[in-house]
Amino acid sequence: MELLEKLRQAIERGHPNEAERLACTALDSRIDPLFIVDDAMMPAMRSVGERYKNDEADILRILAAARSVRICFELIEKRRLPFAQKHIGTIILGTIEGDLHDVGKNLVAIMFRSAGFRVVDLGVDISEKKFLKAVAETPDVSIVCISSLLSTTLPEMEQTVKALRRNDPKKRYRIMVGGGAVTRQAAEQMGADAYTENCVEAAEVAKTFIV
Ligand code: B12
Repeated sequence: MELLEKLRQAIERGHPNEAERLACTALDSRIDPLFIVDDAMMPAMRSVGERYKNDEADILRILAAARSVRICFELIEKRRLPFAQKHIGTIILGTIEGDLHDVGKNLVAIMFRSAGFRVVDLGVDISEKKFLKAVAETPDVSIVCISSLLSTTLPEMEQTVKALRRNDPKKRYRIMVGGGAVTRQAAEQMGADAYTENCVEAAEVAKTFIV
């Protein structure tokens, strides 16, 4: 679809105003927000990520692309709000301590909300203590989700998963992990209940945890 291709390019080039305008037009044309995420926002960030890896994009360009994605999903969330129905479960979500990456986490949040969950988004750089405080303050929590893009933060993630486990002998909530630094094997070693490679699968797996 030409509109989504234009949106993908606007994000990739780091033009937030243009991205916002195109995302607005897409929503006005009643394009499913899931397509907007899947066919424009995610491919754009993947491509920016590749260029960054190959030293073909500078930090300012990456930040502008990340900002463009953020504006788009804020718009999607705002527009979907009036349609929100009774939620099917509550998810606590955050990026692990030491890590400031939030684009993937925010996409995961959109997918969860689209699937009917209430999401308590703690933000980035979230310590074990903050996760524990959040579960204590959220009696109806069904799933705790932790994101990590930096391999250096995997020890903190593991420690947090273990602390959350110890804190929950009656299995009130499940624990899911993800993000570029995490592998299925690492997730299993930590003792997480689930790992998924992308946000679409994350929402599908989360639904299976709700009885
Ligand atoms: C954008 C970006 C930044 C931006 C972040 C902006 C922001 N607000 O997020 C900025 C410029 C700030 C940045 C900084 C740094 N970055 Co950076 N960054 C990236 C980049 C290019 C893209 C990340 C991204 O947004 N991807 C797109 C999203 C959609 O993908 P995603 O996050 O993986 O999420 C998907 C899935 O993983 C999954 N998912 C995500 N979270 C979760 C959670 C759960 C529970 C589940 C189930 C699923 C799930 O769903 C998402 C959608 O499908 C990557 C390169 C790359 N190829 O990933 C490097 C990268 C992550 N960064 C890297 C590094 C090293 C850094 C810095 C240390 C650089 C530096 N020397 O300063 C700093 C760290 C700052 C900090 N303390 O966090 C490395 C990490 C290497 C590693 N394995 O440890 C990468 C891989 C680049 C590289 N190849 O070297 N970065």
